[in-house]
Amino acid sequence: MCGIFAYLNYLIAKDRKTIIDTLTSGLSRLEYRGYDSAGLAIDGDDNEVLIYKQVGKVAALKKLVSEQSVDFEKEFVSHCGMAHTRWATHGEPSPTNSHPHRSDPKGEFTVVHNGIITNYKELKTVLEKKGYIFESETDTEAVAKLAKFLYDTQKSNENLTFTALVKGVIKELEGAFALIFKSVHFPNEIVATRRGSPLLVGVKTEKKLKVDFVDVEFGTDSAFAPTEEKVEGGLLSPTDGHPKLRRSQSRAFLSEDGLPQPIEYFLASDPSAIVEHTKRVLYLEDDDIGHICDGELHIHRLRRDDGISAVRAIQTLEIELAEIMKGSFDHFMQKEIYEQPESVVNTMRGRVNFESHKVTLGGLKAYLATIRRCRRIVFCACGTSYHSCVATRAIFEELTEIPVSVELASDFLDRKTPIFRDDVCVFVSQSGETADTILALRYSLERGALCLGVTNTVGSTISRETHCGVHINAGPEIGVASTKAYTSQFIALVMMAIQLSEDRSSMTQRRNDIIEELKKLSEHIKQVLNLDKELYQLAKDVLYKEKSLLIMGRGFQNATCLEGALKIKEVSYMHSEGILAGELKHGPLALIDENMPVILIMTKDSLYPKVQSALQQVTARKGQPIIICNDGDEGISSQYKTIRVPQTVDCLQGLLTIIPLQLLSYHLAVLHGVDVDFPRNLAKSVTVE
Ligand code: UD2
Ligand code: GLU
Ligand code: MG
Repeated sequence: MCGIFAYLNYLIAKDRKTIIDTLTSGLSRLEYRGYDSAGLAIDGDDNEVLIYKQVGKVAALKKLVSEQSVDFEKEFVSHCGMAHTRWATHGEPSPTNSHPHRSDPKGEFTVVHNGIITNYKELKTVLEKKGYIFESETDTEAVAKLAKFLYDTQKSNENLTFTALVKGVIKELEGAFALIFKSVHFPNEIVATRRGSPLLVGVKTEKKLKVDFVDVEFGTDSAFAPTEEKVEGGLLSPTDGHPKLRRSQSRAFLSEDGLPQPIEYFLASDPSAIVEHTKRVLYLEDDDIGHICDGELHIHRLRRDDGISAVRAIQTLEIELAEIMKGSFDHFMQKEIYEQPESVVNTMRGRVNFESHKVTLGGLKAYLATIRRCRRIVFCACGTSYHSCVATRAIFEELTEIPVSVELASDFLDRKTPIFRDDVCVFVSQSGETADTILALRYSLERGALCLGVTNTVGSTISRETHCGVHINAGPEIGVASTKAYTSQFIALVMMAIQLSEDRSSMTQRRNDIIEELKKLSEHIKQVLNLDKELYQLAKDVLYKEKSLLIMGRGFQNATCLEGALKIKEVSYMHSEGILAGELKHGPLALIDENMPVILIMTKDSLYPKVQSALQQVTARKGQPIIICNDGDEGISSQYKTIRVPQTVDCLQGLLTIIPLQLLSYHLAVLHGVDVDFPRNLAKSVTVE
């Protein structure tokens, strides 16, 4: 989820200090992606690996490394080093849980990983039975151990290549990953592979490369059959200081005279860490296995018949460093809005089984019976997290038949809310450090309630102090205005409700319907993001000059109204209010005239007729609302501007209706010249009461 950086120099002498500096400055470039700890691996003096890991900033890792008693001046003609910034998903941030992970105390195989391996428990169990001793709580460590296990079973196979070995490893992996492998058995080689997480390779040479593409090599299906690239003679042993030539595919990396040339490779999660070294980059596709050996880059795939192009272009990055820092985005908020098709999948990864229609939240398993027996559930949170509770309360009650109340943490304490032993309290906070929420948690713990956390930060106070809970695994969120955390919290709470209700057979159909729609969610979000241009125009032409904006809806859309209005307030400094449409005639209707901007959320659910009547009430007062409605809803008169989102099951519709409002608030903020990621007077993690 965070950052990977690796550096390989071939036939270019570099001292250890330079190598370390290259690795740590690579990590610094990735810092903007957010992380909780960092680490790196380099060669020792004697066919061994040195691994350094530290919690906190890259600077702390740098300091740790500089304090080691190693020979920093030692030169390596060829060398490969790897580094990592981590956002914990499995095991809290700690030096041991930081990457790189190793296969054994000698570090025969070293691995850095971004993403989540969902079947690591099974792998771990098997490997433990075979005598492997795990040091960390991460999913990643199983990958390193598996590499050694496969290597040991194939030791006698002289033709075993690093690529073939990694093919064997990734065949066993489920989940999402970008992985880099290094091994004392394959010195100065790197294998890099990805599935779902980004990874690219930068190439730097003195002379121009001969061609600007690399052919993909397709292996046999048996990972351990001697693979083609290896059979042309003992390639691991260089002759005359120059390794023998390999397949024609990699001629790109030879100099004009056909000899291996000095070359450097930079591998990273995104171009920002590469562009200062070289602008020549090659993006790996999902399931590509990149192997750098003897200065050449080879791209392998397991099978030929998967319809993916058989060449990878070496492209020239045109963009300058500052432009790349946030990817192609101008602000973190925008980047995070656009990450939602992936972050929602990460929240569900390994938890929702779309075939068996089953949800398994590992963190709640042991407590399900207790939770089901409780008298009521109390959701407690602040700000956006509070809105995720409002958004899911109804489906929670419907599926579990347990009464749910939703509390603002600050008010909960002010009121000295009665809390009892048979209550279940759920504390929702992106950072897990929200002061008011923590105080409410401690208050509830004292009164003997079962306390659950829903947070994005492994190892945070709320995660530690609650009895159990769910990490939403949305990846780091840096923009002060929360966006992807909202959708992920929303999903986490829905998953919780589904799991709690699994013993209620009358709800089976409802659960299945929701799970089917969760499956389509990522695609649906992509469709909504396609409205961006239109939303920008709307912000610019219509809403920008306004002083105020009312957002109305009801039922499942009430939370969207509240959250949309909060987004607009916090980043564009424009007044905005979320109004429950049912309340209109009890006051807010007085605000409506031809000048008052209104957004009305009118999606196809059971309350549609009631929202229609709200629309009439507004129109009768000459209001001209912009309507957020479903694709294909023909019932809406063309006199209204509409924002159309795909239709989904009622209780998930709010995940799609919030996105146009996130985008609108973003554009309004930019148009108003607000520092979007750091709006005035607000902090990302509110650690004061
Ligand atoms: C967890 C573990 C993972 C592995 C996996 C097995 C972590 C972070 N995750 O992933 O290492 O063992 O299970 O399938 O180590 N929790 C709280 N409060 C919160 C959030 C979580 O107490 O606010 C607890 C939760 O009850 C569980 C642990 O923290 O015991 C991890 O929660 P999770 O949501 O990461 O669980 P899971 O199953 O995805
Ligand atoms: N799942 C891995 C871990 O928790 C990798 C996290 C990351 O992508 O940084 O260690
Ligand atoms: Mg806990």
